[in-house]
Amino acid sequence: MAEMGKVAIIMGSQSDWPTMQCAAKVLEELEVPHEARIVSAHRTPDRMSEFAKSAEAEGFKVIIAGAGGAAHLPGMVAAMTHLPVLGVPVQSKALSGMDSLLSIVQMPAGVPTGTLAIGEAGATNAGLLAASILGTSDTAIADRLKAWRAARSEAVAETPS
Ligand code: RP5
Repeated sequence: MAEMGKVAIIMGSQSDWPTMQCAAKVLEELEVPHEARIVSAHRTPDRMSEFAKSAEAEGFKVIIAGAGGAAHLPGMVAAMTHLPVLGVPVQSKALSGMDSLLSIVQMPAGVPTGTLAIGEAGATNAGLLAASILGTSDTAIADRLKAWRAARSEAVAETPS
């Protein structure tokens, strides 16, 4: 059997992990193989370049990239791989993540970089979106994602308590 596609969760700093672990959590719930790494565009540019260029050969199918402030990481990685890159703007202290969002979202035409919401919601949704992408060619993942979504729907009460 062919090895299942993996999701890479990369982030610019250890300080991004509390946010980005929301992506890891949902991927664990969906039993989607994933790996998390710290890859900084400005502190470890060589590591970033090596990661982006070898990600496909390593078996990754989707990359989730989170960064805060001047958040170059998702766009720079997208420039060096053909894999889908889902950017998560991490909430910054100075500007509450508006800087992160605008650094990621407004890519010039030609180098698509998906952009999720600021913070934990964005990281969770990046995990779900990665599973959804993998689910187009993996029915087991698609079935688990459908069940996960159905459980969330069922958990919504009809009346407030
Ligand atoms: C970015 O700078 C990281 O993605 C992080 O969100 C932000 C702050 O990093 P630290 O100073 O906490 O390491 O590169």
